[in-house]
Amino acid sequence: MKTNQTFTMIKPDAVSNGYTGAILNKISEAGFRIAALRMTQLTQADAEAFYAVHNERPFFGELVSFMTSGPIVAAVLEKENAVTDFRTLIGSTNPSEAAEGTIRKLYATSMGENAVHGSDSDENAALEIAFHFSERDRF
Ligand code: FUP
Repeated sequence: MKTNQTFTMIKPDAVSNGYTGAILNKISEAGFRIAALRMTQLTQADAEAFYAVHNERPFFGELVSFMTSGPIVAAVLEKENAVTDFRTLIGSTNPSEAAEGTIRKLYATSMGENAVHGSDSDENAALEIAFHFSERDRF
């Protein structure tokens, strides 16, 4: 398992608000290499599987409904300490608590519609990358 990769999604709020380019630029400026990139729309089954860890939580229905509401941009990002450094770059789950200059502070709408996803561990990064990208679509 590579420990220098993480997985991100630019979520439907940020894509529909026109922030895809600005967010990809911020990611590149922070020193991440884009190793895979695709715009797609999650199905109900995709979103339920991706967020299965949250399926008992009260916000699960809203989360799945939001994540399937429009296109997302999925990407594999590469850098030393990719998982930790990307979590720092995106900021807290709730944008009102996110640090100045972070992607969520700049571009998120709310706790539920928070602009970007970032893997929370190397193990989950590997699972999430495999969920979204085949080997031939990773460079
Ligand atoms: P994060 O790792 O920061 O993306 O946050 P979590 O894995 O804890 O949550 C995943 C997604 O569930 C968040 F991006 C938004 C949603 N969520 C809520 O809507 N309400 C909550 O209280 C917690 C999470």
